Amino acid sequence: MKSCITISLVPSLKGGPWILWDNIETSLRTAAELGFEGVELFTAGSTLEGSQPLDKLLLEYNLSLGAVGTGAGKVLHGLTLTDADPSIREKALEFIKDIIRFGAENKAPSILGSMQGFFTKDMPRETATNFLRESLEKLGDYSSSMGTLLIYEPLNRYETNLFNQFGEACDFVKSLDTDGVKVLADLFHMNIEETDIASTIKDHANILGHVHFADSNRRAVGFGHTNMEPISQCLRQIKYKGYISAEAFAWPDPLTAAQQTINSYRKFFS
Ligand code: LER
Ligand code: MN
Repeated sequence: MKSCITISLVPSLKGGPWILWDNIETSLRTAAELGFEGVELFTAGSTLEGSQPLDKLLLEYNLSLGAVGTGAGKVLHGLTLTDADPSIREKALEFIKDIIRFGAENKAPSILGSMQGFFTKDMPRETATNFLRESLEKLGDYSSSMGTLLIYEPLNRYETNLFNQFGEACDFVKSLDTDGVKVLADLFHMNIEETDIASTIKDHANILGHVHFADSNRRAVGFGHTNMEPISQCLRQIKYKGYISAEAFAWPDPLTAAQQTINSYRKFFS
């Protein structure tokens, strides 16, 4: 397993569940100094303006890119893969492809979370799910062609109504033809939706692609009441080799949350 911390490069979303908020270079330096192995980026799009090339920076700080998020497509541009308007669905697909390309240049998968959207009265569940299926097939194959993966993320009931439970999302992804998609276990969403986080992860171990590491209240692990011991035992048992990536609030401040995260990572995973 590899320790990882989120960096948001979108200052207008301050208050969202990302730990480091400085510019890319300062955030990478902080991550490296604290001993993280990787970083997960939340960006406005597929370019990092005004910075040195990302590959150079990662090399300089001896960090890998754990994943890139696509959520800005929804929160900044209102794009989802299940919108009733076909031109919005198409734009959503292109936005995600750009991020997949950007991630692949640095050997990282991309995450599809909030851009999956919602079903509604005018967009019945079956239609929305079919749109999601078609998009995942395309984006999974596209990711494979770039030598990377797409990570599909089930979210809690307040953020989507498509797939809230990890097991349902895994069954859906296993039913796809593409083998370019894996599933993300976000411990905050799972704390809301699951009966037993560890056993559901264990049941679907072969399709687990990424972990978002947060406590019950979405603060850094140790600042809430999730029982992390069985989860860490399960991840060790299934020999999970991916990132344990802290996607949590910068509470009480980014540095304290980052330090708490690496302490918890060391306590539970090394
Ligand atoms: C949103 O709550 C979330 O967990 C993100 O990882 C999805 O984009
Ligand atoms: Mn997440």
